Amino acid sequence: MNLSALGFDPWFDEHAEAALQQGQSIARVTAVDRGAFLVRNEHGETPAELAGKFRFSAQSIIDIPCVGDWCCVEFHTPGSPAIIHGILPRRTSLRRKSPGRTVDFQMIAANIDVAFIVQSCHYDFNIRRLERYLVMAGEGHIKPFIILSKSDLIEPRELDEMIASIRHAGITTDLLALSNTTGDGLGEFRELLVPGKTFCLLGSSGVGKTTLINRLIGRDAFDTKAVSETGEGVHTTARRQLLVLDQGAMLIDTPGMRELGLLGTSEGMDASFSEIHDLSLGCRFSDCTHTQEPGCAVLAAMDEGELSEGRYQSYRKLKKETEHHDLSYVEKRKKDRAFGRYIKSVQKHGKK
Ligand SMILES: Nc1nc2c(ncn2[C@@H]2O[C@H](COP(=O)(O)OP(=O)(O)OP(=O)(O)O)[C@@H](O)[C@H]2O)c(=O)[nH]1
Ligand SMILES: [Mg+2]
Ligand SMILES: [Zn+2]
Repeated sequence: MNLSALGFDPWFDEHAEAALQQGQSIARVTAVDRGAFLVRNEHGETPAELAGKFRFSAQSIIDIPCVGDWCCVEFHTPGSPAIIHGILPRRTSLRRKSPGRTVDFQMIAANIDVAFIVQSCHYDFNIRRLERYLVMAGEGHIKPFIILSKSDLIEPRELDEMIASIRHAGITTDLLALSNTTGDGLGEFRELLVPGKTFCLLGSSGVGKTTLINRLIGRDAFDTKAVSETGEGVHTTARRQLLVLDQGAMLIDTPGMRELGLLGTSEGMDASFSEIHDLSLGCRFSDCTHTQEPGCAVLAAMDEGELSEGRYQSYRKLKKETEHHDLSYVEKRKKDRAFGRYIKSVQKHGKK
């Protein structure tokens, strides 16, 4: 195994040259548990911790390594943890606003090529939530792919209707239905996993993300748990972890999220509401809000039935929310609360 098998490529290499100091080498973060890390390079996986200097100079939770990050690491004698001195710029990142009213955010993972947005055909299916995940992926410059899981629990006709409703809502993202139970769709899913690329599984608790990984690796390596009568999951997976599959692709499992707060940039919205973005180029005013302006091409398209009212309403709603949680504002803030909590947890963890 070499670093390129772990996803390292010329883009990262270019940044590594400037970042690496004497005695350091590049490794990828494969797991994070409070202040403890696992990093992996061509020689294998090693526990690691942050260099004191790095930890104290970090200004925000965003500066702390997360799963998928490439780091400058100093390796010591086997047995003692490696030391992380810095992280390379992230090519893509997944982050969300933490639950609650304050504008805190959380890094979910970094340097993901494709995000599988998993919704169960049973109970969980929800177009508005799907749109939220799509905006989140778009915001982080990650290619989304929709997985409809547990297809064994509905009739083929119902599945067709579900897919039709996604398309009707204007969502053109690639999509695959599968069942971990019957194995339907698993062959196609495997083919999507290109060696050397990094994938992640996103979606509500209980939709079968971890079960899917266990099916891929052919054994029950990770815990899964039955969902309640209403189909709600019990939050089984607790930590984010990057696995290198035998066939060479990397896959990150994530815990199901209860609430999916969005952070604002126009990029996420433009990527997942691309037809509205395209229409807006025809608006008379370049700063048109598409609510009441004369010469608004978006409103006109809706009048003519080219854009559905429901799609427009979701756009407005998510737009409002992302503006409210403007990422540039968040990034400008020096110390956020998530970071304070992180520091506390590290101290509890008994790190020097
Ligand atoms: N009928 C059916 N049940 C499934 C399928 N896939 C998973 N399940 C069941 O759904 C339950 C939840 O699966 P998990 O894999 O733990 O779900 P998860 O998405 O990892 O949930 P969190 O870790 O809480 O985010 C388990 O009881 C699985 O056996 C499927 O394709 N069909
Ligand atoms: Mg899980
Ligand atoms: Zn307009």
